[in-house]
Amino acid sequence: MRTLAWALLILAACSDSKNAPKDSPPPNDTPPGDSPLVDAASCESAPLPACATPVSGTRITLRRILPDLPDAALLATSPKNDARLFVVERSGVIHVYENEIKRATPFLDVSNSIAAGGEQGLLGLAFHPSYSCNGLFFIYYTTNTANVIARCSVTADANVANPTCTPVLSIPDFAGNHNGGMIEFGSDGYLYIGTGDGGGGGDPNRNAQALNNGSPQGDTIALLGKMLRIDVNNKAPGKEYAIPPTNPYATGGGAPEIFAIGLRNPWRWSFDKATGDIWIGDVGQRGNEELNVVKAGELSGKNFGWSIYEANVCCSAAVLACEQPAGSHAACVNTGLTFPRDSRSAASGWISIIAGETYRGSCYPDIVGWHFYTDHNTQTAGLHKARLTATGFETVPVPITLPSGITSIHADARGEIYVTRVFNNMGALYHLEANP
Ligand SMILES: [Ca+2]
Ligand SMILES: [Ca+2]
Ligand SMILES: [Ca+2]
Repeated sequence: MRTLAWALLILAACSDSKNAPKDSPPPNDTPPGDSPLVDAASCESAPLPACATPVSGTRITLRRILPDLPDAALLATSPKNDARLFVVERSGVIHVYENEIKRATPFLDVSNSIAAGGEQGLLGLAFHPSYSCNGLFFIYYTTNTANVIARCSVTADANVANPTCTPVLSIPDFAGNHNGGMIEFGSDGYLYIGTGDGGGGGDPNRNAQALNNGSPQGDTIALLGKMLRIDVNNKAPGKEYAIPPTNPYATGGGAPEIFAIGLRNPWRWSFDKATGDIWIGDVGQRGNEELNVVKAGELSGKNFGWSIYEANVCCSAAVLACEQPAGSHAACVNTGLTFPRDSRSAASGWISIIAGETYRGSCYPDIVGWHFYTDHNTQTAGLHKARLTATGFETVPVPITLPSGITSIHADARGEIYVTRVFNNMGALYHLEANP
């Protein structure tokens, strides 16, 4: 029924647009809150069929999907129950792949609205859980002064989005590095947003531990260095979103968007689609990279430690180049902090961790439940797989020679894992496969 309503809306929008002035807003970009979104429960699309030809075995290979992309490929993802793959390019373009064939026309091109290059660009993409009904999706991009989460919508053509997106949350930033960029919907229907500490070195504005703007320093920005959580299905007065009432500072004590604190640059992370556990790679500054795993439902209010600690090491100017002006910073006590499940040293070749995805697909049954992760310094760090066990945490190196410059390991709607990469300022896409 809802699907039919959406189809009619698309048809109506299509006929309206013929007579609409060219600069009128997209007719089917209905903002959340003005008219409530279709709730997720009434909007179930048909599940995709299980893999027709499952393959046994645990020998991992990466199969390259051509053609390469003109700029760094940063993420591959899909709407729920949608067989297509959407690949994010740093320059601001999203490409659609159908049956591994790239469509000639981009899905979205916001390259004129963003700052791209290095750590900046179009960094994240998350489809609304009810995308099949409401056609809404969210992007995370950088400008030269902010990190922006924006709401976008599809047109009557399912493979083309409206070119203009509406900023939902704009977080001021002061440096080109440490921009976070990953966004995902949780099983609670809220949008989770990972932000970096803003940049520079040693978190100079003391953002990651801050709960309020302007404290402890005048230039402190509270929404940086955090996991945020917002409700995009409703609007608070003057906002494009509402605050989930169960956020830890929803009623005071800190910025209400904050969900967890103490992150430096959570570039890539994901929810385990079977358990709801969250796996967060936090890129370390000088000595150590972090893989943090938090069980489902336990993320609220967590403090991951930066810039008091880098992984399990107390920050100090001498050892880790963490700037710690006297009196501006908490002492290195570990009470109340969440430490990583895995940390890897720069001395062993880890520079910028790429947390990944826990395999929950049906094509390779022997790797189900393993989380695959690596480092942007891919060839030195290598590929690894990990899982929580009854007694703790298990991590195992995966014998494969990886291509250099991996930027993400993420799943499509079937749970199949795709790997993106940058090389010579071009992008590449791979499918992770397991063989006998
Ligand atoms: Ca920044
Ligand atoms: Ca940490
Ligand atoms: Ca590092």
